[in-house]
Amino acid sequence: MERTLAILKPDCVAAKKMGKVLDRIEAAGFHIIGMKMTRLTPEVAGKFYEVHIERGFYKDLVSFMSSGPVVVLALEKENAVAEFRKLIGATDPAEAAAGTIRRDFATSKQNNIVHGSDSPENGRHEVAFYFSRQELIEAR
Ligand code: 3AN
Repeated sequence: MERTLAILKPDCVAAKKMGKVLDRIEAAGFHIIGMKMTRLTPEVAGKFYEVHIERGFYKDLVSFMSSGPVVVLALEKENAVAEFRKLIGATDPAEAAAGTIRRDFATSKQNNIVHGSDSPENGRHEVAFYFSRQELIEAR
């Protein structure tokens, strides 16, 4: 079983789409092995998106991600990373395939509703970034 990290971003929580997005995630067969609602500080959001530090959108991204509560999810499934990225669609909702979460709920490249890890290695790292071992449930 592979792990991936998902974040229901501040736009998702503010628009009250948490239930709809969680429904899609569960219907697609992901096991939720960790879940918490929290508000990221700019420091934590900045560290999490550190790979993008040189990008023009970094500052706005950090301020958006720390602008309100988020829901952080640790997910397990076979091929979880690729399967989850297929479920959410492309970064830009205008380019995301029909039926994907971003196509249906996101409003812009930045405010794109949900985060998904981009490799199995990052999936493991990102889950460990937000969750201690005691906070994770064993999937069955
Ligand atoms: P993804 O989340 O699809 O893997 P990344 O990792 O390239 O996309 O980017 C991380 C986050 O940065 C995205 N989820 C989005 O919120 C934001 N982002 C990416 N590209 C842009 C952009 N061109 N303009 C504004 N925000 C962006």
